[in-house]
Amino acid sequence: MLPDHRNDTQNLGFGTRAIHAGQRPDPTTGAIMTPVYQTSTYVQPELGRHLGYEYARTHNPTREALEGNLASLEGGKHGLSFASGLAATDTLMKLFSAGDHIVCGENVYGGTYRLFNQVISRMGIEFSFVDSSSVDAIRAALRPNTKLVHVETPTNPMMGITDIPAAAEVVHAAGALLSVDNTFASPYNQQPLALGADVVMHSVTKYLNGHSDMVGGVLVVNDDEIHERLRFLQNAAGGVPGPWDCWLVLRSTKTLHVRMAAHNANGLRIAQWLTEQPKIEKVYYPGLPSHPQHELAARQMRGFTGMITVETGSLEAARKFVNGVRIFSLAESLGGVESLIGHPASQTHASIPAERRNAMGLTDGIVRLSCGIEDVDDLIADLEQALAAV
Ligand code: P1T
Repeated sequence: MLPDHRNDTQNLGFGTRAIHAGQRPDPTTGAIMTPVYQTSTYVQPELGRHLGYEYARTHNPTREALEGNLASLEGGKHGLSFASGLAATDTLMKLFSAGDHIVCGENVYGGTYRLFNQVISRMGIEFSFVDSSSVDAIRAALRPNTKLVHVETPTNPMMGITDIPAAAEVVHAAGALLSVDNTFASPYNQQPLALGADVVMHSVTKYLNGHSDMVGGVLVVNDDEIHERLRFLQNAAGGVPGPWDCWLVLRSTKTLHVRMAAHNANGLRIAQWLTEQPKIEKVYYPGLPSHPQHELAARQMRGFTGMITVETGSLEAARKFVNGVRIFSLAESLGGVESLIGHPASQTHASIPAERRNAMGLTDGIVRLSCGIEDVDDLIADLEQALAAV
């Protein structure tokens, strides 16, 4: 096994850890970059003896470097990487058994809702969906058999904020675990473990990779026992990423701090500009003082990312807006260096029933922006010309 470099780096700054954590020069050649160990198996010198690696579903040095890197960025002890964000969440679910109850924020990525509501619930695990921006609503949903509370903060796409320390207190008092999907914030802006969460989950596909060229997921935990159970499940269920994808993310996280500072700056500037546009009825962005939870967001986040959601008033207005962009691209996903625009009701959140969507404000007029790190004046000019057609 490679020596564990994670703990050596925990007192270094975020940018230094982004570049170095989990990695060391290749022991055989000195190559400064972690090699892509593109292999399915490892030769054993004799029966009963191996070099720490037997089979690549279980261990891969490129993957281990990535897991050390991502754990360090979240300020956590253990990282486990997966083939997608949903594979990470699916493996987290396998900690639980028939008869257990899970509380989930009502506004989560549509695929997460679909996994819970159409797949995991068939296995005898019961779900309650609540507005997790209210800690009282979380408390009221807890039952004696509640084992996990799972929230996104900020939520996709309505930008609701969960008070992580307050939620952790009520969840722990009930003997349950708190998991936070930190995909929208990124570890640069928010570190849920330090705020009291037990598990952090990411769609690595988004800000962590940041270049829209792979799909991946990660879980980060501090607790050794939870880590051991998840490590067993990672191997037993097998939803692991390939080494090439791990290498792409290792390359990407080296610039996470630089990219996120740029996303934060562009996001704030564009959100402010959008509030002045008469064709935009409402702007959902936690960095604006008009966001109902702005103070809470400012307390637990250091920046507010490039994700902005707006209400255009109707499906027709939303259609004209997303069809009219030239630098932004109409696509699902988020968090890349290039700007994307999307229509959650028909794309990312189509698997949520319309009634449930409308109840949380996710109407057909909602448009979601993932502001990239292009020149912000070009992005604003693009949105301006697209809005002119609305
Ligand atoms: O797509 P995948 O890597 O499996 O991750 C799922 C996922 C989990 N959590 C959040 C908050 C997400 O946003 C996602 C994926 N979201 C999109 C594809 C999207 O466009 O919103």
